[in-house]
Amino acid sequence: MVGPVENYLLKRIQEEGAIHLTLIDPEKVTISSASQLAKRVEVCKTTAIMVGGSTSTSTTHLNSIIKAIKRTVKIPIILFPNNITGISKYADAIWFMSLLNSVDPYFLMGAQVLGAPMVKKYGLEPIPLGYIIVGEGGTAGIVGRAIPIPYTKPELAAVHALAAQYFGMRFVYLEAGSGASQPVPSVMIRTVKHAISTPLIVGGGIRDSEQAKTAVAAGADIVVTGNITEEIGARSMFKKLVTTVKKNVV
Ligand code: 1GP
Repeated sequence: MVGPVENYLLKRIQEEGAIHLTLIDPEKVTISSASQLAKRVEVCKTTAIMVGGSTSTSTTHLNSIIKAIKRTVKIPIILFPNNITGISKYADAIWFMSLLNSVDPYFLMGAQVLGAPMVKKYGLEPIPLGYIIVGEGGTAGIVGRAIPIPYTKPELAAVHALAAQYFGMRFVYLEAGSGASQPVPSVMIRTVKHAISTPLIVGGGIRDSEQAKTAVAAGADIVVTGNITEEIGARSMFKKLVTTVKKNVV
Protein backbone atom coordinates (compact mmCIF):
# COMPACT_ATOMS: atom_id res chain seq x y z
CA MET A 1 0.00 0.00 0.00
CA VAL A 2 2.75 2.45 0.99
CA GLY A 3 5.02 2.81 -2.03
CA PRO A 4 8.72 3.57 -2.40
CA VAL A 5 8.47 7.37 -2.67
CA GLU A 6 6.28 7.60 0.42
CA ASN A 7 8.66 5.28 2.28
CA TYR A 8 11.57 7.46 1.21
CA LEU A 9 9.83 10.61 2.52
CA LEU A 10 8.95 8.93 5.84
CA LYS A 11 12.48 7.62 6.29
CA ARG A 12 13.96 11.03 5.59
CA ILE A 13 11.59 12.69 8.08
CA GLN A 14 12.56 10.12 10.67
CA GLU A 15 16.27 10.57 10.07
CA GLU A 16 16.40 14.31 9.55
CA GLY A 17 13.56 15.50 11.81
CA ALA A 18 11.92 17.49 9.03
CA ILE A 19 12.49 17.80 5.30
CA HIS A 20 12.24 20.31 2.50
CA LEU A 21 10.44 19.81 -0.80
CA THR A 22 10.87 22.11 -3.78
CA LEU A 23 7.84 23.06 -5.83
CA ILE A 24 8.36 23.79 -9.51
CA ASP A 25 5.46 25.45 -11.30
CA PRO A 26 5.56 24.27 -14.94
CA GLU A 27 4.13 27.60 -16.08
CA LYS A 28 7.07 29.52 -14.65
CA VAL A 29 9.86 27.51 -16.27
CA THR A 30 11.18 26.45 -19.64
CA ILE A 31 12.60 23.00 -20.30
CA SER A 32 16.16 24.23 -19.83
CA SER A 33 15.47 26.44 -16.79
CA ALA A 34 13.56 23.55 -15.15
CA SER A 35 16.49 21.18 -15.39
CA GLN A 36 18.95 23.84 -14.18
CA LEU A 37 16.66 24.61 -11.26
CA ALA A 38 16.26 20.92 -10.43
CA LYS A 39 20.01 20.37 -10.46
CA ARG A 40 20.53 23.35 -8.19
CA VAL A 41 17.96 22.28 -5.61
CA GLU A 42 19.26 18.71 -5.60
CA VAL A 43 22.75 20.02 -4.85
CA CYS A 44 21.22 22.03 -2.00
CA LYS A 45 19.82 18.73 -0.64
CA THR A 46 16.11 19.26 -1.09
CA THR A 47 14.46 15.85 -0.52
CA ALA A 48 12.17 15.68 -3.57
CA ILE A 49 10.68 17.86 -6.27
CA MET A 50 6.98 18.59 -6.56
CA VAL A 51 5.68 19.71 -9.94
CA GLY A 52 2.40 21.55 -10.33
CA GLY A 53 0.70 24.94 -10.37
CA SER A 54 -2.79 26.30 -9.81
CA THR A 55 -3.28 27.61 -13.34
CA SER A 56 -1.26 25.06 -15.26
CA THR A 57 -3.27 23.34 -18.01
CA SER A 58 -0.89 21.91 -20.60
CA THR A 59 -0.04 18.27 -20.00
CA THR A 60 2.28 18.37 -23.02
CA HIS A 61 4.38 21.09 -21.41
CA LEU A 62 4.20 19.31 -18.03
CA ASN A 63 5.49 16.09 -19.64
CA SER A 64 8.42 17.94 -21.24
CA ILE A 65 9.32 19.64 -17.97
CA ILE A 66 9.21 16.38 -16.01
CA LYS A 67 11.23 14.49 -18.60
CA ALA A 68 13.88 17.23 -18.46
CA ILE A 69 13.99 17.17 -14.65
CA LYS A 70 14.17 13.39 -14.61
CA ARG A 71 17.16 13.40 -16.94
CA THR A 72 18.93 15.78 -14.56
CA VAL A 73 18.28 14.59 -11.01
CA LYS A 74 17.94 11.39 -8.99
CA ILE A 75 15.54 12.62 -6.29
CA PRO A 76 11.86 11.68 -6.74
CA ILE A 77 9.42 13.80 -8.70
CA ILE A 78 5.98 14.06 -7.13
CA LEU A 79 3.04 15.52 -9.02
CA PHE A 80 1.10 18.27 -7.26
CA PRO A 81 -1.94 18.42 -9.55
CA ASN A 82 -4.45 21.25 -9.77
CA ASN A 83 -6.63 19.18 -12.09
CA ILE A 84 -6.51 16.06 -14.26
CA THR A 85 -4.24 17.93 -16.68
CA GLY A 86 -1.63 17.88 -13.90
CA ILE A 87 -1.09 14.12 -14.29
CA SER A 88 2.05 13.04 -16.12
CA LYS A 89 3.19 9.49 -16.74
CA TYR A 90 6.81 10.58 -16.40
CA ALA A 91 6.64 11.39 -12.66
CA ASP A 92 7.38 8.93 -9.85
CA ALA A 93 4.42 9.64 -7.58
CA ILE A 94 1.38 11.86 -7.21
CA TRP A 95 -0.10 13.61 -4.21
CA PHE A 96 -3.53 12.03 -4.54
CA MET A 97 -5.24 14.97 -2.94
CA SER A 98 -8.64 16.31 -2.05
CA LEU A 99 -9.15 20.02 -1.35
CA LEU A 100 -11.03 19.56 1.89
CA ASN A 101 -12.39 23.07 2.25
CA SER A 102 -13.58 23.51 -1.32
CA VAL A 103 -17.25 24.19 -1.87
CA ASP A 104 -17.01 22.53 -5.28
CA PRO A 105 -17.44 18.73 -5.30
CA TYR A 106 -15.17 18.61 -8.35
CA PHE A 107 -12.14 19.49 -6.20
CA LEU A 108 -13.26 17.20 -3.38
CA MET A 109 -13.90 14.05 -5.42
CA GLY A 110 -14.71 14.79 -9.08
CA ALA A 111 -11.22 15.30 -10.48
CA GLN A 112 -9.97 12.40 -8.38
CA VAL A 113 -12.55 10.02 -9.93
CA LEU A 114 -11.48 11.11 -13.41
CA GLY A 115 -7.80 10.96 -12.54
CA ALA A 116 -7.68 7.64 -10.67
CA PRO A 117 -7.70 5.41 -13.80
CA MET A 118 -4.87 7.48 -15.30
CA VAL A 119 -2.83 7.12 -12.11
CA LYS A 120 -3.32 3.37 -12.33
CA LYS A 121 -2.57 3.15 -16.04
CA TYR A 122 0.64 5.17 -15.72
CA GLY A 123 1.80 3.20 -12.67
CA LEU A 124 2.15 6.40 -10.62
CA GLU A 125 2.47 5.95 -6.87
CA PRO A 126 -0.53 7.65 -5.25
CA ILE A 127 0.14 9.27 -1.88
CA PRO A 128 -3.16 10.23 -0.22
CA LEU A 129 -3.20 13.83 0.98
CA GLY A 130 -5.70 16.10 2.67
CA TYR A 131 -5.19 19.60 1.27
CA ILE A 132 -6.40 22.53 3.36
CA ILE A 133 -6.22 26.13 2.18
CA VAL A 134 -5.72 28.72 4.89
CA GLY A 135 -5.13 32.45 5.27
CA GLU A 136 -5.21 34.43 2.01
CA GLY A 137 -5.41 31.21 0.03
CA GLY A 138 -4.01 32.83 -3.10
CA THR A 139 -4.65 31.52 -6.59
CA ALA A 140 -5.07 27.96 -5.30
CA GLY A 141 -7.95 29.14 -3.13
CA ILE A 142 -9.69 30.92 -6.00
CA VAL A 143 -9.18 28.18 -8.59
CA GLY A 144 -10.13 25.46 -6.11
CA ARG A 145 -13.20 27.37 -4.93
CA ALA A 146 -12.09 27.04 -1.33
CA ILE A 147 -13.28 28.95 1.68
CA PRO A 148 -9.83 29.57 3.18
CA ILE A 149 -9.64 29.00 6.92
CA PRO A 150 -8.66 32.29 8.58
CA TYR A 151 -5.44 32.32 10.58
CA THR A 152 -7.55 33.32 13.59
CA LYS A 153 -9.33 29.92 13.49
CA PRO A 154 -6.56 27.33 13.99
CA GLU A 155 -8.98 24.89 15.62
CA LEU A 156 -11.00 24.78 12.38
CA ALA A 157 -7.88 23.80 10.45
CA ALA A 158 -7.22 21.12 13.09
CA VAL A 159 -10.62 19.47 12.68
CA HIS A 160 -10.25 19.45 8.90
CA ALA A 161 -6.89 17.74 9.37
CA LEU A 162 -8.32 15.23 11.82
CA ALA A 163 -11.11 14.38 9.39
CA ALA A 164 -8.46 13.84 6.69
CA GLN A 165 -6.63 11.41 8.96
CA TYR A 166 -9.85 9.52 9.77
CA PHE A 167 -10.48 9.21 6.01
CA GLY A 168 -7.12 7.45 5.79
CA MET A 169 -5.20 10.29 4.15
CA ARG A 170 -1.58 9.79 5.12
CA PHE A 171 -0.37 13.39 4.82
CA VAL A 172 -1.99 16.76 5.56
CA TYR A 173 -0.99 19.95 3.75
CA LEU A 174 -1.63 23.41 5.20
CA GLU A 175 -1.48 25.73 2.20
CA ALA A 176 -1.28 29.50 2.60
CA GLY A 177 -1.18 29.97 -1.19
CA SER A 178 1.87 30.51 -3.32
CA GLY A 179 3.37 33.93 -2.64
CA ALA A 180 1.22 34.52 0.45
CA SER A 181 2.24 37.68 2.28
CA GLN A 182 2.13 35.80 5.58
CA PRO A 183 3.06 32.12 5.86
CA VAL A 184 0.95 29.79 8.02
CA PRO A 185 1.36 31.07 11.60
CA SER A 186 2.94 28.92 14.31
CA VAL A 187 -0.22 28.70 16.36
CA MET A 188 -2.12 27.14 13.46
CA ILE A 189 0.69 24.68 12.68
CA ARG A 190 0.96 23.71 16.35
CA THR A 191 -2.81 23.26 16.78
CA VAL A 192 -3.06 21.07 13.69
CA LYS A 193 0.02 19.04 14.62
CA HIS A 194 -1.43 18.29 18.06
CA ALA A 195 -4.65 17.03 16.51
CA ILE A 196 -3.14 14.50 14.09
CA SER A 197 -0.53 11.78 13.91
CA THR A 198 0.20 11.98 10.17
CA PRO A 199 3.10 14.03 8.78
CA LEU A 200 2.21 17.68 8.31
CA ILE A 201 3.22 19.66 5.23
CA VAL A 202 3.31 23.46 5.37
CA GLY A 203 3.76 25.81 2.44
CA GLY A 204 2.93 29.16 0.94
CA GLY A 205 4.81 32.41 1.49
CA ILE A 206 7.91 30.93 3.13
CA ARG A 207 10.72 33.15 1.92
CA ASP A 208 13.67 32.66 4.27
CA SER A 209 15.28 30.22 6.65
CA GLU A 210 13.85 31.96 9.73
CA GLN A 211 10.30 31.38 8.50
CA ALA A 212 11.15 27.78 7.63
CA LYS A 213 12.67 27.27 11.06
CA THR A 214 9.58 28.72 12.73
CA ALA A 215 7.33 26.34 10.76
CA VAL A 216 9.43 23.32 11.75
CA ALA A 217 9.59 24.42 15.41
CA ALA A 218 5.79 24.63 15.41
CA GLY A 219 5.43 21.09 14.06
CA ALA A 220 5.85 21.03 10.27
CA ASP A 221 7.40 17.76 9.09
CA ILE A 222 7.71 18.96 5.52
CA VAL A 223 8.30 22.53 4.37
CA VAL A 224 7.50 23.38 0.75
CA THR A 225 8.88 26.39 -1.06
CA GLY A 226 8.19 27.41 -4.64
CA ASN A 227 8.72 31.08 -5.38
CA ILE A 228 12.08 31.53 -3.69
CA THR A 229 13.55 28.67 -5.68
CA GLU A 230 12.95 30.50 -8.91
CA GLU A 231 14.52 33.73 -7.74
CA ILE A 232 17.84 34.39 -9.33
CA GLY A 233 20.67 34.86 -6.90
CA ALA A 234 18.90 33.17 -4.01
CA ARG A 235 21.17 30.12 -4.11
CA SER A 236 23.01 30.55 -0.79
CA MET A 237 19.83 31.63 0.94
CA PHE A 238 18.03 28.59 -0.48
CA LYS A 239 20.75 26.24 0.71
CA LYS A 240 20.57 27.73 4.19
CA LEU A 241 16.80 27.29 4.22
CA VAL A 242 16.97 23.62 3.20
CA THR A 243 19.62 22.92 5.84
CA THR A 244 17.63 24.75 8.51
CA VAL A 245 14.60 22.56 7.91
CA LYS A 246 16.55 19.38 8.59
CA LYS A 247 16.49 19.87 12.33
CA ASN A 248 18.30 16.63 13.21
CA VAL A 249 21.19 17.32 10.87
CA VAL A 250 23.85 19.51 12.41
C1 1GP B 1 2.36 26.70 -3.01
O1 1GP B 1 2.94 26.05 -0.84
C2 1GP B 1 3.45 26.24 -2.11
O2 1GP B 1 1.55 25.65 -3.36
C3 1GP B 1 4.66 27.12 -2.18
O3 1GP B 1 4.39 28.47 -1.96
O4 1GP B 1 5.55 29.66 -3.81
O5 1GP B 1 4.98 30.87 -1.71
O6 1GP B 1 6.78 29.17 -1.74
P1 1GP B 1 5.49 29.60 -2.34
